[in-house]
Amino acid sequence: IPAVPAVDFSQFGPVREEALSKIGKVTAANMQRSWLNVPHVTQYDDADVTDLEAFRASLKDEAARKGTKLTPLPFLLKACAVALKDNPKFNASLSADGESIIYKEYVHIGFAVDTPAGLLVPVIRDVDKKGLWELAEEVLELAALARDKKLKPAQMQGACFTISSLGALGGKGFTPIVNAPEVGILGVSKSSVQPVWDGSSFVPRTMLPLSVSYDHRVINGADGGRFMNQVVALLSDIRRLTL
Ligand code: CAO
Repeated sequence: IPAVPAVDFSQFGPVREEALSKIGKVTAANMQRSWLNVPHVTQYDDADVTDLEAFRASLKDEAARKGTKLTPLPFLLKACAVALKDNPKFNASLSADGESIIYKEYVHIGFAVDTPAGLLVPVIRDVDKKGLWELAEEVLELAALARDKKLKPAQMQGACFTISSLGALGGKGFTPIVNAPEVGILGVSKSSVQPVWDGSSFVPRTMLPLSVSYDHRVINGADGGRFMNQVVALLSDIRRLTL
């Protein structure tokens, strides 16, 4: 690809140069590799998380007693695990020679953690087999290890899919970059109360903006639509997570 020309910025004003961290360099290489290899498509939707948020609020004291914290992330992990099992093309990778699709019969999900040293993606194994409390604890534990730079390589390997949650920071939507050789990634933005038409009037509902990016070599738009519809349905009625 054509190189971006080198520019001496100091000719325009004072500058400060800082070397990229090791994590920063690895992330930059991974991002460019994914961006250049994967034909990305991103689909957007909002999930009505009014009931999920009420349920989460009702568990706040219990979570504190257990010494944990139940954010929306464990629910998102659980919803993605169900959708990955029901939409196997999302739980797959293209073989290195591009000749076949490798379907995975395990459901390991990575989640992006913003650390002072850069972006790290610890992996929770067998998300489909774990409950919300267990997932909440693992998220806290792995995020703390990531921030303390204590994650072992094995704790960052083997993901089938990634969740990138910027919900605590805000924003209405973004285009996450697939973490190849995975073929899908869910971006999560900040939930907010919106007026939603219920057929006769506008009612206040808490809506969570979601974006799913996928590798169009493996996943078609209709597959993407089905995956997103299911994630939205599961988050909008969390009783479905138990089915
Ligand atoms: N909408 C509204 N509020 C949200 C939310 C959402 N989608 N997601 C989380 N929140 C709230 C939480 O409930 C929590 O609120 P309380 O403190 O009142 O309970 C608050 O935001 C902070 O949450 P958190 O960040 O501590 O926990 P989390 O489970 O949501 O996220 C982690 C954990 C590790 C994913 C997060 O800390 C993080 O690092 N996110 C950044 C990921 C990132 O950098 N992605 C980009 C990658 S590509 O460059």
